[in-house]
Amino acid sequence: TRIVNVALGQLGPVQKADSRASVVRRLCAMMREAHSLGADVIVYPELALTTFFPRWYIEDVAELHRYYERSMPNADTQPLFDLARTLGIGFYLGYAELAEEGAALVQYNTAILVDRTGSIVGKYRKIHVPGHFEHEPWRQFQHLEKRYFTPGKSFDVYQAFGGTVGMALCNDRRWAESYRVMALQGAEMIFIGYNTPVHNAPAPQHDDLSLFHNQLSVQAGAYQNGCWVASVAKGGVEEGVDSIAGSLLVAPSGEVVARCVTKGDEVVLGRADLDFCAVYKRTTFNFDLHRHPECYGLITQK
Ligand code: CDT
Repeated sequence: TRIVNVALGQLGPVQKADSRASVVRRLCAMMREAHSLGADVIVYPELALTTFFPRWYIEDVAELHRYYERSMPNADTQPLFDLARTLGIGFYLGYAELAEEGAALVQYNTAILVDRTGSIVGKYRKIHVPGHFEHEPWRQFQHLEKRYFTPGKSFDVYQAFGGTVGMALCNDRRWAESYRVMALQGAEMIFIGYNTPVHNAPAPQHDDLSLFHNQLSVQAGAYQNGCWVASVAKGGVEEGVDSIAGSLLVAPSGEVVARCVTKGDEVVLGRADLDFCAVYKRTTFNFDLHRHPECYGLITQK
C-alpha cells in the first residue's frame, strides 16, 4: 500500500482588508494542525491568498495587480514554504499569478504543488476560466475571471508523494476532460481548489443545487478515472458574497471518505491509498482495453 495522508485545508472568507501576511498566518496554523494529524500534504483552495477579486469590476490596472503574485515564493509566502520544509509536509496552493512573458505581463489563475522539502514541483494554470469578460452591472456581483485570467495550456502530472499527482482549479472540476487528460497520463491523485458562490446570476434556479453539483462532479471525476480527488473550498461570506464550502476527499470508488463540515478555516484528514486506484484502472476503467478514442473526435474540435 502507498498511503498518502491528505489534509483538506479549507479556508473561510478572506476579506479585502486582510493582508497576505494574515492569510499566510492562517495557512501556517492549518499546516501545523495538519502535521499534528499526520498529514503528508495539505490542499488549500483556489486564490487562497486574497479575497475572490473577480467579483469586482476593477478598471485601475495598478489596483487590480495588487491581487497578483509576481514571484513564488515571495516575502509574504516564504513562511509557508519554510514551515513546510521544517515539518516535512507538502502543499497545493492556488493564487493569482502575474507572469512576465517578454514585454508582456500575463495574468493567470494558478496552483502550485510543493513537496516535503518546500520545493515547487509543479505549476498549473487554470484552463476552464469561467464567468464573463465585460462589466455586467445587472448582476449582484461580478464573475470577471474571463477578464482577469488568461487560460493555461495543459493538464500535466507530477511524481510526488509516492505517486502520480495532477492539479486542476475550480471550474475545471465540472468538466470530464480535465480528469481524463490527467488520468491518461497516469494520475492517481488530483488536487483541486475552488471558490464557488452559491448564487449563479445567469442560472439562479441552480443556486439550491450548488453543493450537490460540486460533489457530483468530484465523485464522477474520481470514479470514472480511478483516482483520488481532494477538492478544497474557500467558503463562507466574503465581502457579502456567500460561497459554498463542502471540501471533499473522494476515493477511486467514487465514495466520499472525508469532508469538511463548517464554512470556515477547517482541517480534515483523509487517508488515501494510491494502490486502491489500480483495481479500477485495471478493470472497468482500463483505458487501453475499453476506450474508443476513434469515436471521440468531436471532443477535440471547436
Ligand atoms: N472560481 C470558479 O471557477 N467558480 C465557478 C463559479 C461558477 S461560474 C460563474 C465554479 O465553477 O465553481
